[in-house]
Amino acid sequence: MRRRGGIVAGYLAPHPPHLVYAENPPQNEPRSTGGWEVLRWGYEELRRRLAVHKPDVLVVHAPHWITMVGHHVNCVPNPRGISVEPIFPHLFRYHYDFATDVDLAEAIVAEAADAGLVASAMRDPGVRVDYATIGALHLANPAWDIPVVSLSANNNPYFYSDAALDEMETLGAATARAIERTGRRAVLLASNSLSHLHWDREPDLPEDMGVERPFDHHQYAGDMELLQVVREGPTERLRAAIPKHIAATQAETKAGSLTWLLAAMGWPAIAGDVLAYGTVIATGNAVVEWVP
Ligand code: 2X7
Ligand code: FE2
Repeated sequence: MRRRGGIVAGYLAPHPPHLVYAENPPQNEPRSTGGWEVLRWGYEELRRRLAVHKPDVLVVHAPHWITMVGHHVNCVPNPRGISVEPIFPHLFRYHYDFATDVDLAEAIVAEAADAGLVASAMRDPGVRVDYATIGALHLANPAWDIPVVSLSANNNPYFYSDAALDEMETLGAATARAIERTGRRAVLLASNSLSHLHWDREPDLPEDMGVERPFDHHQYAGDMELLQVVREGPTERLRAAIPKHIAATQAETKAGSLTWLLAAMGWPAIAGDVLAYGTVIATGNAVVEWVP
């Protein structure tokens, strides 16, 4: 029996390079002794659930593929190369080689353009895939056996304003229409951390968990306030809670990935399931599942 298409689940899937480093996958050059286990156990649970959802495609929106003009969609059939984290090249030099669902990628570009957004198909195989896209995809599916569609962030996550979130509603709806039109069974990944103040000094051992903790109580409390709304539902309440959380904690959701995900799912009247929360160099990170 053919399983139903559409968006079958959405995940908040943060990408700190430290989580990939801590896993020691063969694709990543640096070696670690572990660390950040609770977040990684959350990802292990995500993988078990993904295996049950059996999607045709993973669609990811990530804040470190920054495009200043328009929303870009990677339409390269087989991206291959090395993704390097510019601030932590000693932790993340990841050799990637994956398949793009080009039909769905092109359908998202077309739907976004029809909805009035500046949208572009990225077809240059020489463009390196950013670490936020690779990180979320690796942590969700280290086997890389599910085709991918990757979307850029048409803003700057470090500029203090949530003005761009309205456009993410439009992009989310366009993504959903493209998924319906192509009949795909899709899982969406929003590659965002939460609170975003972080240390400017690294311990001698990067995975020294003796120094890992929230930046301060205010940042931690801001994350807990957001996650309380996530856990209670319905997602509609997050329309107000996300901008409030960004203002309080400089949250990386400013880049719009979480708003895109919830808009694509039509802001369903459900609660999210928080699979894990933990800090990485003091930033807050949660792995969350929504099943519409
Ligand atoms: O991009 C990131 C992040 N979002 C959080 C923590 C550490 C590094 O990079
Ligand atoms: Fe980030």
